[in-house]
Amino acid sequence: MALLLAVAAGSSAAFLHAAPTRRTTPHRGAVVRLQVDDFVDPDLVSGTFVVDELAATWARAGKGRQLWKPGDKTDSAALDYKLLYTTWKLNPLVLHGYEHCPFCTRARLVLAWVGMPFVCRFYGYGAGADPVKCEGFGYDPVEGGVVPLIGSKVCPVLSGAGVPVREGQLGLPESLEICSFAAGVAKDRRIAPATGRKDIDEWLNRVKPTREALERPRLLRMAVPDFADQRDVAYARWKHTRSGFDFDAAEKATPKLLAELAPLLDELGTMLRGRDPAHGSMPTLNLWGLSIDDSLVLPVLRSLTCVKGLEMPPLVREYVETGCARAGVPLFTEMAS
Ligand SMILES: N[C@@H](CCC(=O)N[C@@H](CS)C(=O)NCC(=O)O)C(=O)O
Repeated sequence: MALLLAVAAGSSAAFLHAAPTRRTTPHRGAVVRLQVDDFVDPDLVSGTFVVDELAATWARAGKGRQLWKPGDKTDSAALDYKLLYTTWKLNPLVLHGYEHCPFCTRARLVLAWVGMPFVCRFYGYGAGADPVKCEGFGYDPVEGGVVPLIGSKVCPVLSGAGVPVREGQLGLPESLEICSFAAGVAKDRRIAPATGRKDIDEWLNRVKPTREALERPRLLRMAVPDFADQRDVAYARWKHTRSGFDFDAAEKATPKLLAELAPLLDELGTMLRGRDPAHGSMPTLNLWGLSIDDSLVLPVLRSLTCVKGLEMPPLVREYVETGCARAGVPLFTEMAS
């Protein structure tokens, strides 16, 4: 085979000029792509013993066949899935988001917990916001952030080969949809679905005003790509201020807010019912281990690590530390203020 290839490659110019008179090569389907530059496609220059022999060898070896690509169907769904997963290993999916954003953290945690091959790409928070619609705040309204992917400036978005997308979009938005997709296709590990536990829902609602008041002024000061540019900080300040948030008042209220938060964190400690042996025995909300419920609560706790001096009950602290560490997601403790 090597000899034949060498002979054919060496005589390529002659083959290219020889008009094919008859076709004796085995039939190999309509599409043949040779993957070696400056090499002669035997289908096109048949007619000599060497070329016919070469073509037969290609056919026997299966070379020159079109490669499988995401979206192609063999007659086996299991094989298609295996090939798709290999594609992801070679070309990881991309999770587009903001480092500080709890929705992005949710998707990131779940993708990592279930072992999906992916990388993160972070954007400035003002990128993609239209200054015409935002009283002069924001920049790059057409090309910025995830606008080219989904037509609007909302993160997270998952993109990559084989990711299901709606018509006109190039990526999958909505954190819970990303989690659901990942949980459905993951190969390495599993995660249990959400339970709809009422106590979790209620806790999230009750903690929201307090945690937002604590987080908002501090998140903007962190050294993360989201707020690397002053235009990003200005956009975030504008966005929250126009909805009635007072940054200065929130900072001044820190002691009161911390006092409000303490019993809520104690309460959360009592809601952690299990541990997950498949994940370093980390604490979990449910008895059977990690579930989508944890992806609702953990991002909130991660955000709170930007508050300097915030104390968490030991179990809750262990929960956020191990849950995020299992996913390679850093806490904000070192940037806390
Ligand atoms: N329902 C969406 C919410 C996503 C969301 O609100 N993302 C925020 C980031 S924290 C965003 O991109 N906001 C853009 C903006 O307000 O400019 C999800 O779960 O993914």
